[in-house]
Amino acid sequence: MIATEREAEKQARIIADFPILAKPTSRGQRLVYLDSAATSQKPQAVIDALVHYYTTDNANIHRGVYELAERATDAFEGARAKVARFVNAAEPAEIVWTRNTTEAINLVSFSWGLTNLRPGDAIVTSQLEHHSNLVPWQLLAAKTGAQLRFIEVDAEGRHILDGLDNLLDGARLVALSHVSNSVGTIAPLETIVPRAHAAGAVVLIDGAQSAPHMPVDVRALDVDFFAASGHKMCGPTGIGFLYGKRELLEAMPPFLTGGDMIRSVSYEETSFNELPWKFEAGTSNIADAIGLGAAVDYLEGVGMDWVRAHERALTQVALEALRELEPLGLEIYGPRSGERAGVIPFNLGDVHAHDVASILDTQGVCVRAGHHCTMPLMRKMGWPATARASFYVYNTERDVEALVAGLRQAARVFKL
Ligand code: 7TS
Repeated sequence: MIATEREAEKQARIIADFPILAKPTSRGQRLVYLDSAATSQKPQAVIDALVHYYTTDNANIHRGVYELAERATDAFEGARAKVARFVNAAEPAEIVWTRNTTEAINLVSFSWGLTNLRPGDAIVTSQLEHHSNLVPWQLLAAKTGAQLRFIEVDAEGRHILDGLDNLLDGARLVALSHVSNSVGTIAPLETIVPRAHAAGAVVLIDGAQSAPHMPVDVRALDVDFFAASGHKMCGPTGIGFLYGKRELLEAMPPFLTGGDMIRSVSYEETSFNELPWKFEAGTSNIADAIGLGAAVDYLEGVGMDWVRAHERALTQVALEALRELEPLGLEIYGPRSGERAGVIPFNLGDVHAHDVASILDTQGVCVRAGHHCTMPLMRKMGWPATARASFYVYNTERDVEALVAGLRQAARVFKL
């Protein structure tokens, strides 16, 4: 049992912070939300921040001289400072707002990649990547003549580091997910990042599945770029961020162009604004950036060390409980020993993952099923699809019990 009395109280308080969890499903069941890797639920504090902004502070930023516009600007830039502190950036100017992780990675691909890559250069990624951290590099390689190389993974989804220095030879960019959304592997960045730098490569980390779930320190990791999405870390959809080291961002051309990202414009030419606004063309997603600031406050209040410890313990409990279903044909994927994130992919006998997810849904249990935007990995592993349970701050052993009961029900329905 992970729940001491104080822990149980803390968990109850956290659950009470998420209003959606108090609403029964249409069948009148308790909602068991096990799909936070897709998007997290939102605490009341974040919902309140959005409502507060629109009811009291709404104005466009960086242009009005009146008090209301100054308040909006302060809240927006204050949220940026919160995100900078959350990932330990050296300064808020190193945080660029984007719509999500995908846009942050595309920003680097277009702006840094098109400027810096030449035919024969290598881009190194891994076989685990979400399409968001693969397709931009395929297109960049095609446009620049660079070569795309892959760190292979074993049958449990762990990086194979033999031959890493050969792979890194000639690499200008190494782009890796910190945590795999499909199998829960935590990348051995402490080994890969120094060797990537020694080979002369810039390192981009897709932090979509790490920033929400564990303490992240971009300076301790010594990464050059780090991308994440607000909606997976208790924040609103439509807002994410790119961290970049100042000297790299300074040297990069803008990605999108237009209003707000300029210093001076004539009919003939334009000089660009300073960081980070050089990368923020047009009216920003002001309200959702402020909402993400509130999400960061919320997560810091819970404590990121606690978040990681809670998910680690819950994942252990879940793995043990699910292994008891192996005689019914349950197959669990991902690292079998050592660290893994709170993501558990599985299949139940020959039943399609979508059918398993549908049966679970009839019991109020939400899991994702499919390829999880990692089609090449699924093909490599020989999985047509998987079902996936993923945990967050508001999940408890009760949710694991509901998952196990739901899977037993699915096994009965499909006569396993
Ligand atoms: N990278 C990783 C590792 C992800 O897990 C995701 C989203 C993304 C990038 C893209 O994030 P976005 O906010 O730009 O869309 N992953 C998932 C998932 O696992 N289920 O739904 C979305």
